[in-house]
Amino acid sequence: MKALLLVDIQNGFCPGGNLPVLDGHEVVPIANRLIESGKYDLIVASQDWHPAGHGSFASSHPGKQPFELGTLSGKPQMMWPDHCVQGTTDAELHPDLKMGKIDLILQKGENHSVDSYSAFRDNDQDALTGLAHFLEGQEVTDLDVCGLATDYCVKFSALDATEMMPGVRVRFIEDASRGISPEGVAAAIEEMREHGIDIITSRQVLDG
Ligand code: VGL
Ligand code: ZN
Repeated sequence: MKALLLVDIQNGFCPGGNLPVLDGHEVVPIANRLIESGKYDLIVASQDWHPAGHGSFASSHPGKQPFELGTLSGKPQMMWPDHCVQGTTDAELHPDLKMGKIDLILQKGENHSVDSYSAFRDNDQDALTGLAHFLEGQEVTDLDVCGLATDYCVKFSALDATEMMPGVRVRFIEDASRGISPEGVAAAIEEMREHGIDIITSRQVLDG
């Protein structure tokens, strides 16, 4: 079984959102081509889904500004602008994303006191979302990962996929992803490559 994981393609990470990724919306038509390609047996979308006042928000920490390093539950934590608050437009998947063929929408980041970049488990590597068991239950052999943001949720999801589902071939679709910082994206791609993740383009999927 071949699966596609679309990470956090939400209003909040697109221009006009609360934590916009440069040109984040450009992944939407590419994701749609992948969704409609017929190349995948299973398509999962993750959704960053924070309660108001989440501990990753700078606004929850007096004196902290967004994009400063702070702490959360005693561990280093990037302070983010308030984003993807449950039930708000910011948290909705991008309205142009073709939802009809998405088999599962998986929400994450609901625990106030720990962030969850990965779609598989929280940043403490403690609470599981159930995605690994779900994919294993579906006998997934190949997982392609893309979306927003390359240097955070996409990278952590792809790395967890290799660690938690040994034997599954994991690929990162570069042109179907955008990141928060150029240096972060370069480092993330290198790290994924070092962990055996193939870096591919959507063209390779569509022509494959
Ligand atoms: C993300 C920062 C905070 C992401 C989510 O989806 O990459 N980044 N929350
Ligand atoms: Zn978040």
